[in-house]
Amino acid sequence: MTFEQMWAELEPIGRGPDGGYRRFAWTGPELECRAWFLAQAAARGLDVEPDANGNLFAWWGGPGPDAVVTGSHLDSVPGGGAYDGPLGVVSALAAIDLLRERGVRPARPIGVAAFAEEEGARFGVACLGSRLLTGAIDPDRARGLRDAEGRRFGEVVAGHGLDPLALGRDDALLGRIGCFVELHVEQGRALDAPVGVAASIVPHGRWRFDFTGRGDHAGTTLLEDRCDPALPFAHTVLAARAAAERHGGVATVGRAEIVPGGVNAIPSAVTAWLDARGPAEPVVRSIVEDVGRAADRAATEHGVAVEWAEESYSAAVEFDAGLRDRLARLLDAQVLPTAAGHDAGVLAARVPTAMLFVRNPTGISHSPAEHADLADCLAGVAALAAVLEELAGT
Ligand code: HGY
Ligand code: MN
Ligand code: MN
Ligand code: MN
Repeated sequence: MTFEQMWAELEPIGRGPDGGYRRFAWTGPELECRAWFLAQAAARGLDVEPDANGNLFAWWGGPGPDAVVTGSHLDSVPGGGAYDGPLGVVSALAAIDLLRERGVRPARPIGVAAFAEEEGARFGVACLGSRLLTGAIDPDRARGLRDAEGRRFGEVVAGHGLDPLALGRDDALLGRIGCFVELHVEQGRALDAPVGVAASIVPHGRWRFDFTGRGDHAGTTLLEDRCDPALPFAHTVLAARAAAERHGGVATVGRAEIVPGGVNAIPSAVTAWLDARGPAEPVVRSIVEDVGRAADRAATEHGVAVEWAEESYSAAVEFDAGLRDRLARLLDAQVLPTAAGHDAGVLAARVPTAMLFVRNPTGISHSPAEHADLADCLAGVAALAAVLEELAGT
């Protein structure tokens, strides 16, 4: 099956009427994508190995040791694009097909991975599958993470055949991975060629703000009698923008829940999530401190209680310099940093890791408008095949 045929099969899964995807981990569309991946692996005679953390691995040449692993994720943000994640998985399968067509017999095993809950769109922590695999999150904490319906991660994965007590760092599996290369659509406006090589990922994280006020009637409650949590929430959103400008980073409040959500009801509570990133950790920390102070001040001013805390933090990642330079030379490719997080950034703490980026002509991502031209996707497949051949040896 060609890249185009695989893409055509995967593309409709979880796509909404506006073209945006909703493939949350362990929900119908994402499970359908997983089933699709397993069927593709089986059709190629790859050895499928689901790990204990919900990540899927498919092996060409048996599962290790010293394997070259590639892949990405199949879940999406709410209203996401088609390419963020699936491009890396489909390209991995297509690259294996290309190598086989050319009669390449790799000396080292090649693995294709599909990591679970990369976006953290359901349980809040990004790269949850790869964090569990590498030990970057305490399994106890992961088990207790709740989705928007209040269901715990541990219970949800138990319903899909995983043992919640077996979640966590898997040194045996990691020990079989010699290196990891993730192909991903570029998510900014920095790549001016079909394919590039990643240099680094900026530090970034997520913080949760809980404002608690007093619900009341929107008509009969005088302004001076209100404890309206939407007011400090609004201050906090504006403070995030101002702090990002002041410190030279970026900050976003992309998700908020206003409770109970009645037009004619003063809210009783607001929960909001801040995403902050910057070129260096002090920038990110300064942004968050300023936003936290602004939230505290505005809450006091409006008679509202506020609690805020870090949900997850990813330190700056420099990809393996030897691997990065080798790939850039092999592909004669531009080397560029990114402000987007990836499973590769998590894996980098444990195994030599690199990333390939495929050009994004508009730079738009986490949106239905995210796009990559077919010619660039095919160039990505060819580049990945060349990289796998080079790294796996023949
Ligand atoms: O949020 C991010 O940076 C991502 O694309 N996972
Ligand atoms: Mn993403
Ligand atoms: Mn991604
Ligand atoms: Mn009434």
